[in-house]
Amino acid sequence: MRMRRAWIIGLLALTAALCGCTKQQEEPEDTLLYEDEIEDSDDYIVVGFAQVGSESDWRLANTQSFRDTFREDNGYYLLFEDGQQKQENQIKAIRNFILQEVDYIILDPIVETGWDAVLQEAKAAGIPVILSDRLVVVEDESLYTCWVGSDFEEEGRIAGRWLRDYLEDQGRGSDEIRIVTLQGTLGSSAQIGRTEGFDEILAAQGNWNMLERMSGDFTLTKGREVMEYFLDTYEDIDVVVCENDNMAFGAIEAIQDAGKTCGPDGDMILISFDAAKSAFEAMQRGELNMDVECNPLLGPMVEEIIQKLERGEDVDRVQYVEEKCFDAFMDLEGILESRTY
Ligand code: GZL
Repeated sequence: MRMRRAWIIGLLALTAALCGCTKQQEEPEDTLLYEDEIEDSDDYIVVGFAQVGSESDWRLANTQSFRDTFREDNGYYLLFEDGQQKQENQIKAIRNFILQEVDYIILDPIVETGWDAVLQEAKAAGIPVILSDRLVVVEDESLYTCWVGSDFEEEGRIAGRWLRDYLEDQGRGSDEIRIVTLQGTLGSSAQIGRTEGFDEILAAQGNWNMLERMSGDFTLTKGREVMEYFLDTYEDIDVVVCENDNMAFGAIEAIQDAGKTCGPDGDMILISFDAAKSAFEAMQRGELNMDVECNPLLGPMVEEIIQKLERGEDVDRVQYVEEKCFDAFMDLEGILESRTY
């Protein structure tokens, strides 16, 4: 791809010289945006990253991981587009990357469906697509090279198993347990997997009653609104499952505004996903019972994949990141010292 790009730039320069126009006077229409930014784009691997948005602490850490990895002094030029949680923005970004003749496209798809056409365009342009974090469902599996992310269903099962064991320890193994769930963005891999994984454990607990699930779109603001609705609608909620930390922070605000409490000594058990630093602080304040980690530091794994592809080596189609779960009874101070997000 880089050779082809050099040829195009050379042809444009020759055309400009022949018609006596200087670069400044008649910049060719489809100048590659970055050709003025970097000395010689052929010395760099140009990567286009279509990110979901900036909706959560997890997302900010994930973006920083890519910015820290795909630096110019590391041999990369990163074109970064924040999709602002809209699929149409991500599709536009991918089309722009194709126009810019990037070497690789990294996509973190906000939802799993609706990508066939634009990924077909990337394939036709000969640009490999690497999925990071969330997955796509497409007719033609060859539309993306590989996916790096979390086993979301296992994350959901970890949460369900932890709750089952915790209630047993509390002597509530046979009590009726009334649960509400704040889901992530509907149709996103994280939401689908976490909901299905938790459901697998729920199905085996006849005394658990899932009152309602509603999406808080992974944001604090919507998480608070959904929790306010749950508190107005249901008496005696025993467990609140939040499919990410920022919705959990919104739920805590709503619970406390209603004069109730959550956490190990609270009126209700609060469970979350992501395990960002701010969630550890909520566990230290006694507001959150448990958090299932979802590692956002995917930049280095994606870079390793690109290096392999550059060497013409095969890469695994699916690559899971290492993850754990943490609860309020652990040495959170000690754990926090070693965490980077
Ligand atoms: C999970 C990621 C989710 C996080 C949320 O891999 O897609 O999106 O759990 C983020 O915090 O918004």
